[in-house]
Amino acid sequence: MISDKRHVQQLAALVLKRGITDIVISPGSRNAPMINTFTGILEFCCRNIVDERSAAYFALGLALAKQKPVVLVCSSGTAALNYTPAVAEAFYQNIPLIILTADRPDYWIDQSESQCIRQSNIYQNFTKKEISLPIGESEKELWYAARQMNECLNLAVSGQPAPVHINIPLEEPLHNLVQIDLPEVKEIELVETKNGLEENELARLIETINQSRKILILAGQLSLNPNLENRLIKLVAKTGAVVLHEHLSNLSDPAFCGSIDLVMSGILDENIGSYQPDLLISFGGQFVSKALKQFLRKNKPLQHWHLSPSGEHFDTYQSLTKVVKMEAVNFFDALSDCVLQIDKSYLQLWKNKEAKVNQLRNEFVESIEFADLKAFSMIGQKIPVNTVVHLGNSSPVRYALIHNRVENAMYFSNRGTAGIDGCLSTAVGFASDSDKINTIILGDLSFFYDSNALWNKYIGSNLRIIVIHNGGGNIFGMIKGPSDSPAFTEHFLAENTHKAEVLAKAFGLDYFKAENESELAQALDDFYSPMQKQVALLEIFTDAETNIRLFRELFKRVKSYL
Ligand SMILES: Cc1ncc(C[n+]2csc(CCOP(=O)(O)OP(=O)(O)O)c2C)c(N)n1
Repeated sequence: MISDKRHVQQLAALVLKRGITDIVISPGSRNAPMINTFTGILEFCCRNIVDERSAAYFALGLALAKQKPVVLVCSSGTAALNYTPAVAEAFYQNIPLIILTADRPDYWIDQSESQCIRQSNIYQNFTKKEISLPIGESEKELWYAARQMNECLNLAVSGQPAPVHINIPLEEPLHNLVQIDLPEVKEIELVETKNGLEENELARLIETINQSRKILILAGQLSLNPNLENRLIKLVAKTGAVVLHEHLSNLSDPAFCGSIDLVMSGILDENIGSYQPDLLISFGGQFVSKALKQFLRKNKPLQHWHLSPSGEHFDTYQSLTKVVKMEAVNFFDALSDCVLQIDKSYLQLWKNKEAKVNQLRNEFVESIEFADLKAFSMIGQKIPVNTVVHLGNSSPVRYALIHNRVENAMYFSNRGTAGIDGCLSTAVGFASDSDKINTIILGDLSFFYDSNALWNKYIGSNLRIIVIHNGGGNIFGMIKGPSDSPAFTEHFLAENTHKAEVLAKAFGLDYFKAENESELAQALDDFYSPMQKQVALLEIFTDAETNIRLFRELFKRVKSYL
């Protein structure tokens, strides 16, 4: 049985034709036609999550895991507004979400009708396209609706993927059901052409590359892409280019250069000109490292090329000279057979610095008392290889990036907008479709903020939640500025004394805790033991002041040694 609303039937038919089968529904009455239609068709896998904020982040995580669009369905009013944070995150991470919001007919808007707000274009800054479907079911209106739906579904995945919004005004009665199959709907295909580089352009690019002694390649946040990694390995071997990456770039070859914050701290005052690139090539999402941005804004390259299939003009380092509208993998593929440079001294310079700062870090972490810095090192050594790691904002992602990557792990973090409001829901969504152990490491404020992530039926036994209970927003003690304010403790740190234990128990999670090094060593053994068959939460208690002191001392130490 499906709803008798013909637009909704058409929409479900089109969604299915695209091979999109994952639907995340939040309950309501106005969205009954969508609920009844998606749940009435066996091919759809429908999940129900009450909190729309959490549901949308869950869908984002699921879309990341599936590498394909996920449909969201909610009622009208604030239900729809609660999707907004995750829609923004998806927009800045290029993740396709198909957002379906139920609405009242236009003539009831602003007429003191219940659960009724101005809903068209509510996500206009964070979607590729927003449409409101017509209400009528004449042939013309059905044709028009189908044309618009086709366009939305195409745009969500073309070029740089992004969310799209289909607002669906619905007339009562809402609950009528019919026993029919989904209707035949015309599918409009978008054929994408993948133009390569023209010969002339390729020759000019190669000439510039061959003339550049210092080539710096910035790999921002990316999904795992072995083809791209292989192209970059070849390029480094041939040209001596430096590939800078963070864990979230999901590149791991030792030929590349990591530990960026520590390296930056080691070179900021000393001999800086030798690190300044002639040619900068960037692609992927954002970098976490602020020091890198500062370094490149102060030491601008002669040329900066940004690679992006949709051709956005990201001038992050105020030196952009060329936007190359293509996938990074195709770009490096085109170049890799052509360029040759024998001089590897620039690469050696960066690699030596990386090796030195990593050694200093290891010695320092070995010598210090129990604190976040130490805890992250211990966690990193215990997370099983070949698993998935999700990092919360803001100090968890920074601490994790200071330490080595877990071997063969995939890393994720909501760095599109760096919100603390959906880190756990995103991880829960991803883990629900993953057959690997998924570890999410997040701060205590982020955990409490998004604890509704635990309020659903899709939490798999593969999920391991690590809450770093450092008494509030420790990040504000680590960065310059907030800690000098008289309002620091109350309004920046937002001291938190609530414990995650109570929530873990409420949601039926196995609970572990650690307050010192030996307790953490033991807890991690149990947490990741093959005997641990249930979802588990590990709460690690550390002291805010000690954390802040040791974090700053590490960077001072690195600076003073170099
Ligand atoms: C939705 C949202 N609100 C506020 C912020 C600003 N903010 C960034 S980090 C942070 C504190 C996070 O605290 P916690 O989760 O305990 O992690 P820690 O600082 O200890 O890393 C806040 C409030 C944000 N990024 N997102």
